[in-house]
Amino acid sequence: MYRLINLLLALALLPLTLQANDGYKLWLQYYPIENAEDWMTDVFTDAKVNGSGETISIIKNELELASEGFFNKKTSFTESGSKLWIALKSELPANLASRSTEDLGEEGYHIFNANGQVIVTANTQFGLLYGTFRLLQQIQLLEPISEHGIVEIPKIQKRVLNHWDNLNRTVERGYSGFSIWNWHRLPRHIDQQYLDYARANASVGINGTAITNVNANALVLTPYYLEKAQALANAFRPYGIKVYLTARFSSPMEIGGLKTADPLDPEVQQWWKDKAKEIYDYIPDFGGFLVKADSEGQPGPHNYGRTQAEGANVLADAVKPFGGIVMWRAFVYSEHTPDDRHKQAYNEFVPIDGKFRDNVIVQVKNGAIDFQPREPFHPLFGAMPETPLMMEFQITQEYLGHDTHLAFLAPMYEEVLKEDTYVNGEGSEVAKVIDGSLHDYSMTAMAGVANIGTDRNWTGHHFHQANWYAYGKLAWNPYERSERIALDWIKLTFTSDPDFVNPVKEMMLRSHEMVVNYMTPLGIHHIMARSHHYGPGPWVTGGERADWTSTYYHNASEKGMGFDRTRARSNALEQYAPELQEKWGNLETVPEKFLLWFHHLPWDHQMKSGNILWDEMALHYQKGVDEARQNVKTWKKLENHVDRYRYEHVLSFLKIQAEEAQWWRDAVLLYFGQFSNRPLPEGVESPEHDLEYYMNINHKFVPGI
Ligand code: GCV
Repeated sequence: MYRLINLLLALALLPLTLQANDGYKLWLQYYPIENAEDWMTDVFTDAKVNGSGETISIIKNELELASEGFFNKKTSFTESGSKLWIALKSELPANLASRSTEDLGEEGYHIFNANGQVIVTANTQFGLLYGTFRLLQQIQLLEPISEHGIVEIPKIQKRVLNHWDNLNRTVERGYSGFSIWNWHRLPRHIDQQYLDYARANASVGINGTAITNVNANALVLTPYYLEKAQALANAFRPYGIKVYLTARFSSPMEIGGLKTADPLDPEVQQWWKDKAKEIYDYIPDFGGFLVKADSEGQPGPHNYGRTQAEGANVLADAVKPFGGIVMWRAFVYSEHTPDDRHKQAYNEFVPIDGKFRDNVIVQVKNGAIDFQPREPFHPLFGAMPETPLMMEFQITQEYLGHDTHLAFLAPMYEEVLKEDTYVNGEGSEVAKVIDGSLHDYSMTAMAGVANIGTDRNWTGHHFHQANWYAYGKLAWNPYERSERIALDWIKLTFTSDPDFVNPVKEMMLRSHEMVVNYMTPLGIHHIMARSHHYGPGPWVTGGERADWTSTYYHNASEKGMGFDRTRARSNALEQYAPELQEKWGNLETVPEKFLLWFHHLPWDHQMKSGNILWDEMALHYQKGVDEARQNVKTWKKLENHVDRYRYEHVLSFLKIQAEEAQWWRDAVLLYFGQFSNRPLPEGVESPEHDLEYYMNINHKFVPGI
């Protein structure tokens, strides 16, 4: 009977849900559940949450939201909690506490079933919050809780979003509107969106946020802005989220009135100490500093002939008494260094391994160039056993078509995390560097450059919410599988109907490879348009920096194309373990996905398929276009499974993507065709226009610069 009522209810709500859903609720839709098992409804009928305070209120509120969404019923909080009991381990009676044998640490949780009573337990309220989100996810996914239950302990300590948000609310490489931080209205107005942001992060285990751009403005460290940052920190704290700020290295001069920012100058050291104390007076649990130094015009220790360690340590000493850390970026390279850009960070950081204070962690991008659609892992991973290294992934799609191109990034993240560095023999995967197990790091962290903005659905493309979600899941557990992440996200965000879930999952899982195919297959890289990186630009050459051009990377001529990183030229390969030098340096064994990353090859180079390089390349571009077109068709067939608003929005973006995939294919093949001097192989469509046409496309005011 109960089920029947639910079914009728769900049917009654159906037209409503199919009509308007702007996506604001992300993966926390809590849509009506049919076919719920009894325990799933029961937990809301007799629930008890121990304790008090803001985090506990958030937990209770979440239960209420879910109960109303799933079953259109209020949650009954009772004294007994005979169906659901959420309590710290220390509050449970011995017979229940003893069921939870693992050390859950500060953030882990255990959910189990004790004779019909669901228990969510943890050592802290934040653990309880994570456990509650998981319980609700389990219910929406219609998945059981076994007797032993679910034990989850994060494998990475600091799981941080990096916002490249400027104080004027523009977002560098942001494609989803403006910054959600309304600095002008802060600190007096706390927008509901800040709380919704914190809630969404907590629901996937993100516990830190660096709220300002790494291309930093020193003003954020002045009282005027610290008061505003404090207001955000206060809003985020109950959700277990710490605030970090980006520190401009020249701040002692710009806002402190000193004549130098030399890290070895005692006055500079004192300035940072005083500044740290001031920040902690505003934000007692301030996470620490994130720093981009000596890169792309940012000031840094190089200005004073100092090392990156000397630079990082002055900030580290300042925050150390308060428990703060410094995330010091390894994205250091210079147009004045006459070496392959690929090699520069490694050359700079490996000699100073072990020279950093113990509260510094070096933040390394997944690859050595710059968030390309595909890169081999950064050679620093595995090369600094004495210095904790953290991963920096880019969630926003600077080089992946911006917000209109569907690219589910979990497979890309997973690919990098699974790569074997071989530094301690076979099985030394990047994930083991990041989770600290390979080198016994004392601190572990992961950063994701956020794709969030003021767009109503947060991320521009509805499907790019999945990248925020996936980042959180992989930061919690870098061994999580993309397929699992995709499945859960689709079901939480849309529906569990297999007729929708299966084709969408396939579409998502193939999407990154599809984008690689129509943008940069076979190891081609950095051939996007100049500066804004929107659309193809293989012809980009000249200008202020060679390492910001395309020709620097593809080296195309009548003889062939590719970047020779073998011993014959830059020898970047030497920075990897001997096993990889051997494998990637050898044309027989290098994976073709990295071919032109490491080798310069003639157009008639024989590929494994039997095709010559030129033909193979052209076929990859065509494949990408075909898939992008197919996605439009696939989505159209799903019209009846998704609400009108999201259906139309996604459809429109998929159409743009299909058109732009073609733009990429035509422009790139026409450009390289000048050198290959060969016809397009059978199966590859002829370009619509000539090369000049594509070279003259000039998009104005592309967002994100
Ligand atoms: C924040 C790339 C981007 C820059 C970005 C930089 C970085 O070069 O194009 O916008 O600056 O990476 O990661 O610091």
